[in-house]
Amino acid sequence: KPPPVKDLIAPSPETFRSDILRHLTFTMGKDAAHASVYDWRLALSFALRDRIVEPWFAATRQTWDEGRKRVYYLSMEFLIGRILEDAAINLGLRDVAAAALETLGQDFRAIVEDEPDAALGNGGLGRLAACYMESMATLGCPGYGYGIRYEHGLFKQRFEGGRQVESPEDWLNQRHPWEFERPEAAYEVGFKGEVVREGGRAVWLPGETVRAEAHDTPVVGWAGRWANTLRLWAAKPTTLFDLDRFNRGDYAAAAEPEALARTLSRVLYPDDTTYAGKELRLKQEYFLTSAALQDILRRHLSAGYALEDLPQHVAIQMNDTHPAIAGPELIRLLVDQHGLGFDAAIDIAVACLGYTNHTLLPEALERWATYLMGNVLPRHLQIIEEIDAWHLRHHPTRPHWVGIVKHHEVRMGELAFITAHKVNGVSALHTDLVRQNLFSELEALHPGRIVNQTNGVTPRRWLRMANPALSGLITKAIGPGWEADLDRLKGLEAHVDDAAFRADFAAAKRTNKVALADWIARTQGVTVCPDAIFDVQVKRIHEYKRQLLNILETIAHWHAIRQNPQGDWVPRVRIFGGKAAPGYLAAKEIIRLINDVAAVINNDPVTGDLLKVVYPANYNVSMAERLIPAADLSEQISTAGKEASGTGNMKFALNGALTIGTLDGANVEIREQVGPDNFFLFGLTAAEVVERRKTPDHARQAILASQPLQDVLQMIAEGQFSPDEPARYHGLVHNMWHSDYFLVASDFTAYAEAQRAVEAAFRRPDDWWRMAALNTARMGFFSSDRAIRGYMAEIWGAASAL
Ligand code: DL6
Repeated sequence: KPPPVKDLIAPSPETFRSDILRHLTFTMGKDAAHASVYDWRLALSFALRDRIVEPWFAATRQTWDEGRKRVYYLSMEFLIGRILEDAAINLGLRDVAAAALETLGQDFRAIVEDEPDAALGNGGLGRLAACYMESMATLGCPGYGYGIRYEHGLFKQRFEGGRQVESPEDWLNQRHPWEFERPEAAYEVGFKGEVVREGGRAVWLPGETVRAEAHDTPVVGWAGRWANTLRLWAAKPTTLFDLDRFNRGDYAAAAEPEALARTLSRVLYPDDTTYAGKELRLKQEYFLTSAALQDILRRHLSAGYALEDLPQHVAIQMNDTHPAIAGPELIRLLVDQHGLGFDAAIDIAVACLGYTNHTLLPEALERWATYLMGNVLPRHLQIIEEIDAWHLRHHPTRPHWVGIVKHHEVRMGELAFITAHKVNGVSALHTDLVRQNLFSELEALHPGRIVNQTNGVTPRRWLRMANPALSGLITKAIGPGWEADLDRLKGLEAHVDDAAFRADFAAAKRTNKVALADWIARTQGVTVCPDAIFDVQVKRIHEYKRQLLNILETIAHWHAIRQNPQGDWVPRVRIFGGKAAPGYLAAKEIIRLINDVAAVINNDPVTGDLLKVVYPANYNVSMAERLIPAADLSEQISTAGKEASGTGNMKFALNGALTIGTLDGANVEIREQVGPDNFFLFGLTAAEVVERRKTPDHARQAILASQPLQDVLQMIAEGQFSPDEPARYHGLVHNMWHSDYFLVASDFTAYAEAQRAVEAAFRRPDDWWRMAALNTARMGFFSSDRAIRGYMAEIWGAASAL
């Protein structure tokens, strides 16, 4: 009988020191005297990875032995960030590693910061996938994440003259120490070609094929009790290169097959909110899905199980519609390759599949032209049409406008809905809107299929690791172990009326603010005072997220201070972070405006330390870990009804920032949990937004009702922030007056009032720190462990193996 998964026994610093030295010598081939930070980082990473292997093997063995159901999380994005410190903390080895390195004359922090982010995602959806992988491992839910091993993750952002400029990201230029290459775990994936009939059966003869090769990264959970696998597929050619052409000296043409195949896993699509009918994108989605499903079926059959029993052993979650070709692909494999009938196959597929919807934005709902789908995946288009017909047969009352294939397009949302047994939204409000608007007719045909699973974030990375000052205080107040039982934060409530505790809470925040102020001075050349309100909005730049509202109010505030420089102002630092999709011009214009405004305000001797605007380029997971613990105020100001959930909002509140926000996404539930007195609410509700838009000149009316907003728009239009090109923002100002789809003007006054309420509260430190501590105390619900427990019970039918 194999050894069971057991709690970790941490090595001593001496033992771990020799582990590191062994890897430095024998894996890196470096002498300590000549080793660089990079060499030390890799040696440390390998030493840590060694310690994951044992729980990883044990978890795998236990899953096989006990015949456990496995969960497969299919996602085009895993926004992981750095791995080293997170793994060290989950293994209980962070302090051991730091101590061992110290004896070697090395600084743990410097080594941690040498690691590039694994940025295989755009934003919320990808980061959620990473949090969920970690929680599945923490909870002992046997599972695999399946994704693509992009050679280039999300683009690097820099600013030139305030404008966003993109360049390729190159994380794999360095050795990636966390993965194991598995050239033996490879599958062929086909595209194009034709479908022929042989003896009444469909046979797809692909015109192109590539090989999907697995790269496995173990994901270790809290206390090293369980580890799962993140399996990322790299595309390789099925024929290496054309030797004939090579021998003839035509080297470029000889390498063509390889170049073509590699294109598939070369870059992450940098836009998660619009999908043009890009053939490459569809190929990427099918590449991931087909490789994953072939792998899943191979594992299932190798255990000796029948295909009919797949749903008892396998749950497959589609992270948005990106892998929604999973339904047709699973049916194809079952019917064409394993000889099952269509009806049996679709029953199996539906019983295995779940679909998470992450957005209501119409431009983000994937649709593929039938001619494109038929060209790239001819057999799948046939199966999709069969699924649609099958669905109509079973639901003859289905309205004529409902269905998968309509107007020469394949609607991936409808496909995912129909081929899944559960469809979930990611916050209570979002799920209601999915039920009422997006899939109302399908909901009526399938009552109970739509369920809610409010998002969550892992407290190991987002509190314990990112905020050692606050984590130490929490442990002192409520004892150890809260990291895996976040509801225990409630225990902090007993301390919030204790002045000494509040002082400690404020001191922890100040430690983080001082560290951030140092970093801002070093990297941005801007001096900020740690006693100011640190007011942070970090997320993708999008019109619905309304960074524009924030910067317009910043200008109004700056103007007000200038009118009365001797007034009793509360100093503030407004910090922005985020990237715009390269083709999203309106978002890029907002970026430029923020940078233009920052240049003026930061050099204004009148406002001086009272107001600063900071926008560090290239926001990523690592930068979030720096900014969030230092924030006093969290900006969650999207137009109500547009942000499906948000997860940044959760990270901030967990770290004791107060939220200024609308009733959107998970803000609604955060406010319920932390209490309305501890949340700065403003703005129209989702229902009011819909009503307001019916007023044709809502923008004009709102602007005319607000002198400060008129002044702000006037200043921008006059070129006060773009003196070298006064007309630069005329389009933006015109849009504010005449369109303003995201209702910036309509919410402006309420937002400004809420900002004044923030300042009033900040002047009462006792109240402020009480509110801040209550936020931390009441955020236990938003642990991704709670979310994963919900998926396990309500969607996957999976049990913990621990
Ligand atoms: O569910 C994770 C995350 C939500 O928190 C955000 O509110 C939502 O915008 C985001 N969606 C995406 C893009 N979706 N697509 N397609 O990242 O998901």
